[in-house]
Amino acid sequence: DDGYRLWLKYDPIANTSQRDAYSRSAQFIAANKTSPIIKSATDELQMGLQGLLGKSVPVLTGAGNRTGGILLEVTANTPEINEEGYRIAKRQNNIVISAKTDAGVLYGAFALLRHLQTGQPIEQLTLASSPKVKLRMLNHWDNPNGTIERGYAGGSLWKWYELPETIDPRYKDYARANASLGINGTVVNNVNASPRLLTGEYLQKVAALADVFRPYGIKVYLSVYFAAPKTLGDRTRPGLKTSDPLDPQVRQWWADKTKEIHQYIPDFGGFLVKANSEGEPGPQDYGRTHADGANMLAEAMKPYNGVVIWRAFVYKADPKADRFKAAYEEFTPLDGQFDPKVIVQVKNGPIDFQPREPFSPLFGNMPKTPLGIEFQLTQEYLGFATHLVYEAPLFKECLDADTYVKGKGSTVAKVVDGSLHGYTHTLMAGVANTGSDRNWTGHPMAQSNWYAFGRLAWDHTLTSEVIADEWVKMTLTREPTAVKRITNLLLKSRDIYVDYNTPMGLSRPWAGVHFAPEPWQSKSPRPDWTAVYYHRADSIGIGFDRTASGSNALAQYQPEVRQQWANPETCPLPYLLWFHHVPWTKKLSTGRSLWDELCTRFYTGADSVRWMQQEWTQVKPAIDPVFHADVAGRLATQQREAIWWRDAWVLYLQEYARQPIPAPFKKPDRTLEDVKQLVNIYLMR
Ligand code: BDP
Repeated sequence: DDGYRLWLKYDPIANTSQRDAYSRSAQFIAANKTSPIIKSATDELQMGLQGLLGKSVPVLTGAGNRTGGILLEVTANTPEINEEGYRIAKRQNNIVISAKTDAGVLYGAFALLRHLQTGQPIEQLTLASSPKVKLRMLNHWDNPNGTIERGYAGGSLWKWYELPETIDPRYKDYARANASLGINGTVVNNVNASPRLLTGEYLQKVAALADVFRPYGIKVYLSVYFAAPKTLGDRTRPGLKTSDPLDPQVRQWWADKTKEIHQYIPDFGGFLVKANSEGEPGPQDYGRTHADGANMLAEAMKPYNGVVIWRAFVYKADPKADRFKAAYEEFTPLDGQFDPKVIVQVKNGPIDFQPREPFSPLFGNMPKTPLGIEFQLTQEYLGFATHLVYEAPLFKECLDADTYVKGKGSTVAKVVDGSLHGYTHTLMAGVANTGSDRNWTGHPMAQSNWYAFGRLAWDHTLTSEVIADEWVKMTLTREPTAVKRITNLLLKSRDIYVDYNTPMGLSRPWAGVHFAPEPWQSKSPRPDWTAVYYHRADSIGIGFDRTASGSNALAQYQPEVRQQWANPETCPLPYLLWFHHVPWTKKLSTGRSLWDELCTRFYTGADSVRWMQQEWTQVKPAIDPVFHADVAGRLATQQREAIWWRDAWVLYLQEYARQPIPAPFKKPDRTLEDVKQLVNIYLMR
């Protein structure tokens, strides 16, 4: 098994009595209408049932009075579900998938297949489900030259030089995988956007992708380069003198461009914009605000259904500023000023996709502006393609966090799904972890992160455990003890990574490569691009004081949150060093001093990777040998790298803490210099 089929494997069901029961209920497929999306649904059911049941199931044009089959019906008579939801129920011995829209039927078809793939009974089948968020999308950081920013699974899936004439069959499989989760949008290019994608030449290529995705209910979006009017110009002008969003010519340029895009892609999803962030151009270059920039694009989009997604990932190179506070400071004053077509897309945490961050204080603080959430699936800060980190617990930790903005229970999820502030647009985005590797995600187990993101974008109330259990059964094995073991392994993997990488609220111990440990890194053109800026280790202690005596970033949270986190005695240990500079000798609730606690986490985290390896060995008989060997190899690398992380941290911090490594842990058998030399290899060009 090379992993290509993802969770849509459809291998034969081994249990014959179960297979027979399913077969009796799946003698034919019939739909009450035809359309490209309905065809995708019947095709998938046919393919899935062929694999699972080992028989070909006919698609009939009408069911007549026949029973024992699967009926697909688009009907308004489904009060319990929303536009894209589905209901699956037994009726006169048929399994009926009902939905208000074709897309709903497609999602229902995938849900039925999932039901069979996970081996559940169908006798009294009743399922109803509706997506809680409207725009469920992947963001690809893919460049036109075929590379992927922060991609660890090969090159881009999009073969720009072959498009639009040559359509890689993989595009369709990509669409199937997304549709199986309910993902209904994809931004095909990097937020650090090339203007190239906005040329007629490339729009034809993008349109060819859109044609493949459309029958799967997926809309295409583009990241746009804000200075494109200057760079590209149009047929009559080589390039405008400005990209000022208040300049009438610039506004006209975007209106024309948006019209042109719709000539190629009539159902174009919209724009994603990274502006005035990390050197990208934006409205502030002309003394305008983010709202001015976003509203200009919204105006261009007015005749169409598309949206403008404006990212809140901004921070200035101010040596005295706390980067944590930047997005809140820049965006909250603009609340109420954005056009209704604009959605502001906020990263889950205030800094940047760290292994563990508190939720971004923007959530709950922009009641008049729809806020979408952005998670990162690609493991930029989670060990690239060699560390096994199941991310659902990370996503859930943020979604379930309570902002208290309208009293207890005002979770981030309720902000994002619109129920708290009544947003009209709702959005969840995941920075994709896919690439041209045969198994899509580099680390085969990272497929679970794509899967988990899609499932949570559909329904954020699902638990990490339920999602892991589904994914394992569909992708790896249905042998019960193996399922239990692997699910448990997945669920623990993120905390294990955090323990050896950035425990207790440490963050960003990187500079050059977001992979090799560099907590000592202190030289950079910007202070907030050094590691020492984040951990602030000194002879007294470690951590970033964000209380009133420090940067006071905590003031951006509601009093209930602030009070808990502002007091080092009540601040949860996983967030402690995010908010406090804690003395090395301080006794913690665990009974250990800070230094001892940190060491304990570094050591047990690294040791736990051995445990992961043992668990993986245990499940070997239940797993495809090729898949098993691939993961086993990566776990061995992870084990070596976890020790490297541990050694880097403890040896470096020991110079400040000046304390021995506590028993029973043994001091590293190398010096800090050894580790630095090793790291330097990874920093070489
Ligand atoms: C950071 C990445 C950088 C991205 C940036 C972003 O290092 O490559 O461009 O986020 O989200 O995490 O814009």
